[in-house]
Amino acid sequence: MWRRQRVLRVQRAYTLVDALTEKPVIADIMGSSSPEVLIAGVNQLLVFENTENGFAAPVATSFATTSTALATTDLDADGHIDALQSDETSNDVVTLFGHGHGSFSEARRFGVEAGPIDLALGDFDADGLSDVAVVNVDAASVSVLFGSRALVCR
Ligand SMILES: [Ca+2]
Ligand SMILES: [Ca+2]
Repeated sequence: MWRRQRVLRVQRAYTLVDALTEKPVIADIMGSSSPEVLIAGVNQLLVFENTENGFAAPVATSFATTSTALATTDLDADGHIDALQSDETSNDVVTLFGHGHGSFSEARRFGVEAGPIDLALGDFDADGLSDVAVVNVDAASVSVLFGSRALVCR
């Protein structure tokens, strides 16, 4: 006999204004072992802190962007999670380097070809640092950014 189990429940719903990307990203931005939820919005990155009472209202880090994709990794290998967004207006990958307690550096931009629409992470050159592959829909190309303490594009 099949029994219904309650496996999901709604904790709280938040109203989002101008969310851009369709997928939330889960990452331990605060370094607390309890992951946060990140969402890219118009000209901002929203972080929902995971507290002992559930998720808090979002904290926004503002910068100019029209993000098409969001991903997280420790790009510069300093032990703090960083946030990357593809920006289809400026044709950049915008990187916010994490400070480990929920705040980020100023946005740093790395140029790619026209129409970056999505990105994926991997260690493509096996040097132990995360790298980024970006699909540029208008240029019909893929740009690869290799992670380092000074990110370079090859
Ligand atoms: Ca980092
Ligand atoms: Ca690498």
